[in-house]
Amino acid sequence: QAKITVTETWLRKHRHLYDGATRHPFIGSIRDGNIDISAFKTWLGQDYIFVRAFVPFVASVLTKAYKGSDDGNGDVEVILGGVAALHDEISWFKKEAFKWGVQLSSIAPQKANQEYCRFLESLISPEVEYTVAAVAFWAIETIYQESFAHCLEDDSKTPPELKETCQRWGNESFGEYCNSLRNIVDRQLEKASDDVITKAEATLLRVLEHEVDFWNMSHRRT
Ligand code: HMH
Repeated sequence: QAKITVTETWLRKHRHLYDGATRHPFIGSIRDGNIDISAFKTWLGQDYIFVRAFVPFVASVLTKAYKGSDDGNGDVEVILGGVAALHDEISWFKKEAFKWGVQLSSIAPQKANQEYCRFLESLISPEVEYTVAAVAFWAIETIYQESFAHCLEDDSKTPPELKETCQRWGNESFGEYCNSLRNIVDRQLEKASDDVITKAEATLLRVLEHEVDFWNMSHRRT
């Protein structure tokens, strides 16, 4: 029988906050078909700004994986796959924004988004350990995967025009990618010092809080 991993322990311990991030009312409103389209458009424009800031963060995780050097496990390739997917994602945001009549160039980041982007920037610092940054990366991707997969379940009433958005993060191969990230994180945590483990857990909590604030920002009409 498999031994309980660190991420498993954390997810059990912080279940309430984790569910708050993956089962947010904004996601619930997509899933039950009651989504206010203006809220969706707010999310779309703000998430485009977030993803642009996410790119240098992911690149910094890639650099840390490379410098961690004992990469016989292929961490660099998994993360490189993430970078490649972000390239496609940015094109998708532009196409989707055009479809909904959202003018990306005229959008300013809202406070919750600014704070989240600033948090990402703080994790780029070389002083932040690979393990800590990787935990943030895994959590950020997984929250979207779980949230949007929830909107694609058989009993969901997701409006057809939002299915493609949900597919982007809710699809199975994105799920497998998140599992690869989780394995990377658990392998790192297995050999990490108590100090790094403590910092990594605190970072996970910060990500969960930022994600909840991000959904709140979109959910409340602006
Ligand atoms: C706010 N969290 C937010 N935006 C995203 N696009 C993701 C996670 C997943 O990449």
